[in-house]
Amino acid sequence: STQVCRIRIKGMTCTSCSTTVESALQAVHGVQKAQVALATEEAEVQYNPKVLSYNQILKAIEDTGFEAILLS
Ligand code: 9UX
Repeated sequence: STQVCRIRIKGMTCTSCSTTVESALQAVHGVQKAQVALATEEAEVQYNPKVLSYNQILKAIEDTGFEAILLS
């Protein structure tokens, strides 16, 4: 199964920042697809809700040093 969430990410200032976050998300077990857009400060993440919840996705972002706010 697949669930999609959108997340606002605060504090990214360069493409290296957004790549760091995107790579971190893609490495999380249960994440099927993750795209981070620097310009809009948003991430769109597809994940398996049987494996993890959006709270763990927010935590994975915050572990990289950026603030994460669930949008949808
Ligand atoms: Mo470059 Mo982004 O140091 O914080 S990775 S600005």
